[in-house]
Amino acid sequence: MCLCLGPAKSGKTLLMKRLQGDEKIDDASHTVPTNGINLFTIKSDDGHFDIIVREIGGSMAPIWHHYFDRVHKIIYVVDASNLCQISAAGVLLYSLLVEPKLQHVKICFVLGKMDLSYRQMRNEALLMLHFNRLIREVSQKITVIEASGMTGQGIELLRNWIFDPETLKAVGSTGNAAAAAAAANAVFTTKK
Ligand SMILES: Nc1nc2c(ncn2[C@@H]2O[C@H](COP(=O)(O)OP(=O)(O)OP(=O)(O)O)[C@@H](O)[C@H]2O)c(=O)[nH]1
Ligand SMILES: [Mg+2]
Repeated sequence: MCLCLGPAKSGKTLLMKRLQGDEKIDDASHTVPTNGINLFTIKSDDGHFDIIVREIGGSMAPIWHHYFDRVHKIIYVVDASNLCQISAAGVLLYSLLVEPKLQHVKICFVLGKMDLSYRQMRNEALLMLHFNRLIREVSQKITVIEASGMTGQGIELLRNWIFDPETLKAVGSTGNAAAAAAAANAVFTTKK
């Protein structure tokens, strides 16, 4: 199963909508806070496979741990344009990294809202999280992607991370969606 987590208002819903291919996302687009769970169906590049990503609202952080069973991938979104929330985002991230059930997950750390941020802020955000040290010391494999749900920056990188070569290889060699789903540890995958 793939989860999308991160502090409230960090941009998870807009990013997932963009990844899902929702049309007409512009400055006038708005989202409502996720007071629960959103499910997003994400298509692979060639449109042959779907994976369902489960977004859990930032306001639900105290109970995220109820959803950690059978999780193999986490997209963790922070707002790179808001350094005031980076420390809080870091505390939440650390609480995931030490969680016994999540020792073998793959994590995609998304520096979100990059349309409002700039390189120096992005660097500051990583420094504040002691990111270089963090990735050396934790058991999880962490990939960093800069993205924006508003402009679509980084969306294809994120899609490629979700449908990583391991997943696609399993699909190609078996031609079997169920086996692929197991290999991809996706919540649900179907062949079109
Ligand atoms: N400029 C800009 N604004 C964004 C971006 N992503 C989200 N927003 C705005 O930020 C606000 C919060 O976005 P959401 O996607 O709802 O945030 P969330 O992380 O899902 O929040 P919760 O569901 O409450 O945890 C909304 O007003 C969005 O329009 C982005 O990439 N760029
Ligand atoms: Mg949301």
